[in-house]
Amino acid sequence: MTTTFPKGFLWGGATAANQIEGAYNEGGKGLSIQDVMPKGITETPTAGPTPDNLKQVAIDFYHRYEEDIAAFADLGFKVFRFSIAWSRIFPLGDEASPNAQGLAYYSRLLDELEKHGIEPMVTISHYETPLHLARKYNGWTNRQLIGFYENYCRALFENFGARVKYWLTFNEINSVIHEPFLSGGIPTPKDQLTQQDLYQAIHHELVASARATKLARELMPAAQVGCMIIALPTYPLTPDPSDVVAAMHTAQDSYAFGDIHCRGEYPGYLLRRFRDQGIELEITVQDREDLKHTVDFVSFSYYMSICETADPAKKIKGAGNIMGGVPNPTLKASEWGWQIDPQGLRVVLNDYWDRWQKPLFIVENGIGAVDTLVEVDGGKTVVDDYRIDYFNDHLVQAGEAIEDGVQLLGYTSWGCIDIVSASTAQMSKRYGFIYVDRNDDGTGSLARYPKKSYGWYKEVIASNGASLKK
Ligand code: BGP
Repeated sequence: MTTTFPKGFLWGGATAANQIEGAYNEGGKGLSIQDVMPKGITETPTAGPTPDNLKQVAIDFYHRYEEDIAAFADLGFKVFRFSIAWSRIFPLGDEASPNAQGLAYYSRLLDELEKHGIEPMVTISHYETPLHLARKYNGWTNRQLIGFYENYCRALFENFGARVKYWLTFNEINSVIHEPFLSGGIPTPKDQLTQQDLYQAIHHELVASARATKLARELMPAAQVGCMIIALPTYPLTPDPSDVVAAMHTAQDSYAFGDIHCRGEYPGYLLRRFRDQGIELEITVQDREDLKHTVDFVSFSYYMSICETADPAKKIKGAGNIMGGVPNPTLKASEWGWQIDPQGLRVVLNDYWDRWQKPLFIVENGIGAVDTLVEVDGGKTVVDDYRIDYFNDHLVQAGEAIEDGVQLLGYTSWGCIDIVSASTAQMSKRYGFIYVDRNDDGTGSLARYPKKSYGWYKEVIASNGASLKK
């Protein structure tokens, strides 16, 4: 039996500006928080840019986008998800008018996508808050960020609104709970940041997201605006009801973001948590009005699932995407310890669809692995059967969810070409169908080589999923 994907299903790949572009100080670009995160989230931010930061050059997509987009077209991509670097458009973040060079760059990028008939999907803010907004305003803890973000959105919508249909407001917005600097541009160290300030910052982001949706509707009636959350299905570690309740609470940490984006108001369980913890948010009448502008669709990243337990002795966190969780004794993990759970994707798709009844979009999925370049038939490639297996098994489960009745708009694999990792800032943690010759020490020619998975994904797209192995 083959897996059936709907006609017009949007197959593609995803990236983020700071992990791919390089050219960190070209074209009038200002610094972003990524310029002081040479080791990702594994070490504390530096005072200023340092030469060991691989993102300064990344894979030089800024200069090589034509070649890379041609490869995406050859793969058969229908959609390409990328982020716009806020600090290319507003170098400091709080200026009144945008940087023309930054707008011109993304206009050229859109030209190239149009040339190949690839639909753009833009992430407005992907872990790259302008550094000045972080340092001067303490990031999203400050209400003024809503206005700066809205100016930025207006510049994007006015300049690109006729050319971009799919917009995502904040990448993995629920990650801010765990990584306030990466996700919310909040320099206060995590252990000193109060829950009060953290949730006020979250509130500002949620209002900003809703205001962007409202503005999109005014300026671009045909646009589709989505929220973007980390999907991390949370299983009870045992059938003990206390574990089930613990899993429910952990899941609610993330559900809250989708609930607010889809229902336009705070869910009761979160209000209760605020009461219990003595958190009193400043929520204006206008904020409440703004939050009513709910999203058109829900997008999410899916890499892994986690377990949760009420037993403190067993509550030992494993590795994982941003938050991680208690490891599942039944699952294997990637080389970076992220547990592999294809069926979890079907669970998430059914769960989100039932909960929100909004179309869904998988905008990140993939496996970070060490790849070895080898000579095959006189050319260089990577024999990445492990990656093919990962994608195959996840896409089969996406197909099952579609059979279950879930409305799924598309799928963009994460890091469709090798890029710098977000959490560890390594090049050696590779996700792509295309190998990029660059190493963790910054050496390498930046040459591109298609991996075995390249031909495999090309066939999946060409057959609209029929080539997948159940
Ligand atoms: C998500 C981010 C991406 C990304 C991906 C893989 O959290 O949205 O930016 O990189 O995870 O994570 P990593 O690069 O840390 O392996």
